[in-house]
Amino acid sequence: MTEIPGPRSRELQGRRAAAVPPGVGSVLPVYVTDAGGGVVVDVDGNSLIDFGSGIAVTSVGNANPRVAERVKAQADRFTHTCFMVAPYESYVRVCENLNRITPGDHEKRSFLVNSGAEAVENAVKIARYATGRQAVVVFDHGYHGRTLLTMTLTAKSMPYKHGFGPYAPEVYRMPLAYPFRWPSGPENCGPEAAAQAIDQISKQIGAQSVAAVVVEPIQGEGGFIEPAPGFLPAIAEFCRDNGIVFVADEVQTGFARTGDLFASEHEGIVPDIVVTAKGIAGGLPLAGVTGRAEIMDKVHGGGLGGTYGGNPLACEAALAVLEEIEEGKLTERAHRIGEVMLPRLRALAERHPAIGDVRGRGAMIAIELVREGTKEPDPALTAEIARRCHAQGLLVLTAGTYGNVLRFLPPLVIPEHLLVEGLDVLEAALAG
Ligand code: PLZ
Repeated sequence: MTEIPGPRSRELQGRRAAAVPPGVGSVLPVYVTDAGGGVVVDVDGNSLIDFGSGIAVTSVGNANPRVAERVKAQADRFTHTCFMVAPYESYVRVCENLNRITPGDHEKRSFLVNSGAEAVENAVKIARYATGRQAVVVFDHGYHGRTLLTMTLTAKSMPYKHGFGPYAPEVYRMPLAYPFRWPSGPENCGPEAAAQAIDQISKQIGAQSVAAVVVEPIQGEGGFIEPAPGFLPAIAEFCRDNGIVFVADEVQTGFARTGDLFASEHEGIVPDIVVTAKGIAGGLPLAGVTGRAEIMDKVHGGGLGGTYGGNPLACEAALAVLEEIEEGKLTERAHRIGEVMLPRLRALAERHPAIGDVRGRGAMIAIELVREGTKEPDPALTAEIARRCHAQGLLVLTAGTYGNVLRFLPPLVIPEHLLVEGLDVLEAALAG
């Protein structure tokens, strides 16, 4: 309808600059009035195709009728009592569901908090308590949040950590099996990276000092890096052999996004603790910590909690989302999205040498952009292509330690014609 951002969005952007500090960014300064499964409508009447899902959150759509109805009905009954004060059934049901659907058929317990970062922090607290150890191992390119502990766990300095120190102690970073950038090539990457990480953990920290290894089964903010085959199973086995709690951060990869309910399933990993958020509740703030009963049950009464954790509106939304995922076969939808996107992107990579790598699973797909004929990251080109997509009404996000990854996270319910139209826009943006 107008150029993007249009006049009303620009006016709001002016007001925002006087009210909100610039530290809080926005990918695309269009102000939203409505959003559905694959379309975002702005105050100027523009419809944008959504390849971001609010960073992998609105997998069932931004206004899923089942979510909306249950949240409305719950708001009429009660909005809050605090589960730590007077509990309610929906919280228990969400936890029963998490215990049922997360990998492994061992006995589990779950509890609920508000954000991915809060859930990761709690996983670390529980692992430390259960093991009596302190060290936490994380990986290159990892992202786990913005709180003091989770920004320490996060790899990238700018913008997440820069100037915000001192960081939390006892956090150690290990090499990650990044196939595209592994010096001896992608074939050797999984076993070599695992051997290096295990050697460094053993020699530099001492396995007996490690409480937890925290890893994203596919790195999200770090650039949609699928660790090379064999890496995660080797790390998980090392944890098992050494009494280390293996924590899978499935905040971005969870809830059918990658074509499995959880990305850990791809290589048959059974984590000791699974951390979930984002796609769990259709846009309402909710996160879960699910772990082996014998680990979770160790913590003393009252040691875990928070005012809003497992808020009843968010729990109703989560129950609706789980029904949508199971009844709507959204893992299959995610597969289908990958089947449409990956061949198309691979064909584009044939024509555009700047596309160094095409990767991802299901509806978590990315291209990594490099200077032609090299593997040198090209963040400027990445930003320019994102800008062209935005100007043509395609909402795409960037990612990556080097800022040179375009990532695609369409809602799982996106109609196929919108997916194809979005890819057409991307193709035109790559052509210049
Ligand atoms: N773990 C794997 O992807 C959130 C953050 C965007 P919260 N990722 C998007 C930004 O710039 O802040 C994330 C994640 C993984 C943890 C988190 C943190 O989840 O709900 O944002 O706290």
